[in-house]
Amino acid sequence: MRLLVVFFGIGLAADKVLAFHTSMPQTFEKRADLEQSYLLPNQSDLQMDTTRPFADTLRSRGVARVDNGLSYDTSIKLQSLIDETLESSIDEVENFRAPRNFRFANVLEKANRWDLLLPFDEGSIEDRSSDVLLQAMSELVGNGGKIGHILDEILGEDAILYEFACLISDPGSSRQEIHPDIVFSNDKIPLIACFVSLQDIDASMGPTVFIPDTVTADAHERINNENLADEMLQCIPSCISTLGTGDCSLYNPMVLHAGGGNVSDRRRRLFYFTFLDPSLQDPSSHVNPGSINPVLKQKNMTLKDVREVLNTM
Ligand SMILES: O=C(O)CCC(=O)C(=O)O
Repeated sequence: MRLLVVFFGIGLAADKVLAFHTSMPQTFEKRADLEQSYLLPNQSDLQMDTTRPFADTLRSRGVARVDNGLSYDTSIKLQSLIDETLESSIDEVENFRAPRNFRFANVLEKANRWDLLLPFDEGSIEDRSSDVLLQAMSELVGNGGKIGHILDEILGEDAILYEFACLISDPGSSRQEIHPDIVFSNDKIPLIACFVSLQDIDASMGPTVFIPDTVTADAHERINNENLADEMLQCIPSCISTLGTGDCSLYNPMVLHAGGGNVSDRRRRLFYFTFLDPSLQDPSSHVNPGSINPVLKQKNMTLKDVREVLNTM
């Protein structure tokens, strides 16, 4: 998921950071936990704003919640497909039957956490995996889908499928440091990512933390400088993405966010896709290819192409 991020302070051990904060009552081994301690007093659940179009919320705040994007039935079918695909993908990679970058993308805080690449429209009509994924995409971006019209309004039907994957964080996965997925640019919204929850997510499962209103040069400068970041994080409001099954959080990948640590005994799965503004240069590089299977990437599918495939279902 993380595409291109520059952390100037990443090499600093958290105890060194704490040396600047001797008045702090607690010590944290990891910077991510220190960050969360700063955020906690001003943290609330991410809410759906029904007073204005979702596209407006996304444009102005960098993140928007959309409930019931995916039906309960399809979410549960997709949940079991994800679990099976994770197992088979680990097996394929461990036994050298598939290259790692064809099954997984890089993810921050890798222990008990995976960014699993998914197929789209591969295989036959009888192929269950294609079937469930197509059904999910149809509900989300097909006719009458709750997400499709937001993508149309901001990026248009020529938007390019940039990522197609599932984030899985198991019990014991650690909190990530707050980050954007791409560096700040003054352009229009370059990409829109849509996380779809495949189970209920409560606060103990490490929901995504979003910091709205941080699609700014100032917020990016601060997050890349630990002293400035500390100041910002101690007073800025943030939201945790506690979602019900099938609920979605859409975000501009420039907004600051992070996956939480999962201290529950349940797996957290976020199926997601990202579309790119077709008028912008593809931000991927060899080092940061985006979370998409290279075979699917080569197809260079637009939102319109995706819908054409869905129409053949
Ligand atoms: O797991 C999540 O909720 C978000 C993960 C994320 O932001 C990342 O891997 O870059």
